[in-house]
Amino acid sequence: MEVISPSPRPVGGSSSAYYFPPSPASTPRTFLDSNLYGDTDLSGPSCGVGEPGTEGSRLYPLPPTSRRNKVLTQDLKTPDSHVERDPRLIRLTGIHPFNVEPPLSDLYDEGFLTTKDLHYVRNHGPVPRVKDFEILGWEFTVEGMLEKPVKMTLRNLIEDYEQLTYPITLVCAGNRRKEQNVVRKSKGFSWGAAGVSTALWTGVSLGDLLARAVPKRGARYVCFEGADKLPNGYYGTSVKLNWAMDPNRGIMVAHKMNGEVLHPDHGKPLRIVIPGQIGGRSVKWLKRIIVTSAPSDNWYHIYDNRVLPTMISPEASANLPDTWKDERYAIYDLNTNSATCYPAHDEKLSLSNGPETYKFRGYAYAGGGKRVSRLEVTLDQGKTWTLANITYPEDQYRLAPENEVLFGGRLDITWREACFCWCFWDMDIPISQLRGAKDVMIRAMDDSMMVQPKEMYWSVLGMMNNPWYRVVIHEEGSTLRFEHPTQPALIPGGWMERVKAQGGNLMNGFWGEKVPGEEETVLMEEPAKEICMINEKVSRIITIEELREHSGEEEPWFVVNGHVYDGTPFLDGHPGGAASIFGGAGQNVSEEFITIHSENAKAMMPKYHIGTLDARSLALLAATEPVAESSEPRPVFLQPKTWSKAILTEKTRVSSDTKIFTFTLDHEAQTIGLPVGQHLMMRVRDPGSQMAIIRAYTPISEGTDAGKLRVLVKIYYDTPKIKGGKMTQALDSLPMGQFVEFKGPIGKFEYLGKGLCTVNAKERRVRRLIMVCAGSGITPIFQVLRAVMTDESDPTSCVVIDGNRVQEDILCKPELDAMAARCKDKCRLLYTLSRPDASWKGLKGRMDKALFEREVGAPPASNDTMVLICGPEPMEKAVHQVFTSLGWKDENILFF
Ligand SMILES: Nc1nc2c(c(=O)[nH]1)N[C@H]1C(S)=C(S)[C@@H](COP(=O)(O)O)O[C@H]1N2
Ligand SMILES: [Mo]
Repeated sequence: MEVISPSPRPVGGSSSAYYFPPSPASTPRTFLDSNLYGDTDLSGPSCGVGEPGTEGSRLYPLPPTSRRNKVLTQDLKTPDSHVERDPRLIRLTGIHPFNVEPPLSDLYDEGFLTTKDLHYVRNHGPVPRVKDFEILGWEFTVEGMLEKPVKMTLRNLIEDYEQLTYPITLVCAGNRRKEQNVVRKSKGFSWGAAGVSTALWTGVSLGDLLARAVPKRGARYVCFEGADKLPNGYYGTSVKLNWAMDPNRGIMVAHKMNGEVLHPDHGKPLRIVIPGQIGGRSVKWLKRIIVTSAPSDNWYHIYDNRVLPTMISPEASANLPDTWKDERYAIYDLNTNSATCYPAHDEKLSLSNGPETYKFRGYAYAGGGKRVSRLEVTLDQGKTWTLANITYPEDQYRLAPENEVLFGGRLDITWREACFCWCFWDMDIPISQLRGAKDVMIRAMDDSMMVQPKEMYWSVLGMMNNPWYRVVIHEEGSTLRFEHPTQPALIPGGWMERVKAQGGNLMNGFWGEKVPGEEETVLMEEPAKEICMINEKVSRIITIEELREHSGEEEPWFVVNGHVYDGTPFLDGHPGGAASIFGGAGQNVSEEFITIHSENAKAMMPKYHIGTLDARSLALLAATEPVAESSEPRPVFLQPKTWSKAILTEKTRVSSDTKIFTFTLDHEAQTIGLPVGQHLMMRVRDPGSQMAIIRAYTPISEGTDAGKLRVLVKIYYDTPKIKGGKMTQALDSLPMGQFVEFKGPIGKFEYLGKGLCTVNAKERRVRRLIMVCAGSGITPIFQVLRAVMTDESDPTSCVVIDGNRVQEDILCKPELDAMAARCKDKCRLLYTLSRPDASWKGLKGRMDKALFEREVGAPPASNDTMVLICGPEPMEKAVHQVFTSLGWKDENILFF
């Protein structure tokens, strides 16, 4: 062992203030003796676990037998191609990095201790490669504000320090995050409820190690750094020095898990393990222990494992460095949590001559050494509760004889009052009661009387999610089917997604169910019809590699709800133009497809359905979903394949129900990038349900404008009788400084100038444009009209017929009037009002056949006039009929 800086002082100097439990006089040497790190074949018998010496008297659990695993084919092409893994693990972030949880029932079935095969894994990057013969020579430092900093090897740690063994439950702070992501997407991937596992860890007390290195006055924190090099540096974090020195806290530097050398995914050969705290502080592949006066400044300590206040949106969080650094938001101790493992999700229970009760069961844990002091079950949504049985297998280790040695470490738990592990609960529920209940919900309480909340606390990173765990019961014929809140990763299923898809507001305090008093609004809601979008006969399984070959403009394929569709036959027919299909090529477009398309459009989908993505590909697709947050400033704002954010900076009222929303782009020189006559998609989140709402709009800014984007929006407010517009009301309630997302351009029509246009990418020349619109339908027409009128050399003549109810409803009237006045020779502008007041001097009445007969008439013999129509669907249909009856052909009529 090499001392980094001199100043020798007697061992234990300043550490005498700390209490350490009595330890046996001699240091156990069983490690090296037992040849565990020697030339033994480490791939040897699949379970490397040996029986402790106290056979017969042993009361505590030992790890179940682990399997012999292989390098999986999926991992071959990744930097983890040296790591053997269990194929049952569910990948949460595509193939790499490796972030996995076991199936919840498998985890429960393993019992108190989890094998390395099924222990959850959270790797921020590639797994460092350490050969077996390198284990004992692994070097690490104990440095910083210490009288005797040292650089040592794992061999030194084993030979010179007392070895301890105890069971510890590790939990990722993101456990149960999928539930949060369903409510509102956080910045984290979707853990189910199995981001938790328990193992027997063997190593040295961190306090022991630090006491010998003698912390200096003023030292308050201990930082850890791993060997995994990540995009923002080595993984690192810190905890408080006084915790590290406190044997009650049990923080250890571990080199064995369940009696075996650490598995590469779990930190081979050395890691920190901290009982009762989130897994994120238990640094793997440990290289440095640094004692400091301030918390770690490692990127991962600051920007990960925090619960920011709930109102901070992902967008806002990007500009709040001081909020991120606020130590009060850093998570250390776990909060109390629990889950139901049986019945499993989708488990079915036969009602005919089955047993009379069902044993509900699952896990619970508390943080900071606290004990789960009760677990309560409700079958009536929280009106009444019943106590479940709880077993604490951890307590059995406390009964072991004094100085019992397990896996070469003293089973240092007899004296402890602290709880380092999960416990299990169960309750027999009569089937008759289950039949009468909608759901079974559970909540745990800890010994500081903190109880799991009914409501979720959402925050940017989606962490520490612990509301009551709710399993819904469906009685279907003679069976009961159970439904968990979610399934991990992208796996569909669970009542949360179902309720959300049905338009329920998950945050209404009633799990998205209708609440008394909410009835009225529910009645006004348009019925959410389930439309089948797949062809049952299609059975082809498609991989991501095949999909990627179709991400160009030739044979564009796209994915909706995991199914693959070929857009090729619909390139000409798509109302949004071929560009909107190319925009989705090779991608998962589920969200925007579902929100933007009508039931009719959805009903057409089976025709284009060609196959289904396999689970691996689906997960990969999600992991590689393009995000617009690139660091490079882009010259053009709109991108066809990814959503780009712009900040709402101004709302200007232009009439009683119409506003101009101004959005600020990434930088002043950034142009919008919208061709004349085309549209963009706008995405906002419903303030209540946080569901995405997407609609197409045409801004009033010119597509070549830079820095700002202005959109004119008529807001359809709710009235007592009629439900208003979801999109427009969500936009209206958006506070300044919030972002809205945009994507585009889309549209099959483009005006290139001087009479040249394209329709579905085919060029055509026009001499005359007849533009018919109503209400906010003026916006795309305004774009085209402005292009014609501002170009003096453009000879195209235009007729605009704009129908509204009252004068105040005519949008952009001053601008339109000014253009018409300037270009009298090529612009005729007609307004007609259906309910004009006495002062109105213009046309009166609806847009009927008489009006168009008089003002437009039959089509000219030359094929050089086009009719552009934009307004509400009934108006578009009626106008279409009139033009057809006047002899106009469809090829000359275009709907925006
Ligand atoms: N060096 C290093 N240590 C790390 C991580 C990491 O990515 N690199 N992930 C952390 C997180 S967030 C968790 S939850 C735990 C997971 O430990 P496990 O993979 O052994 O279950 O390791 C922690 N330690
Ligand atoms: Mo984690």
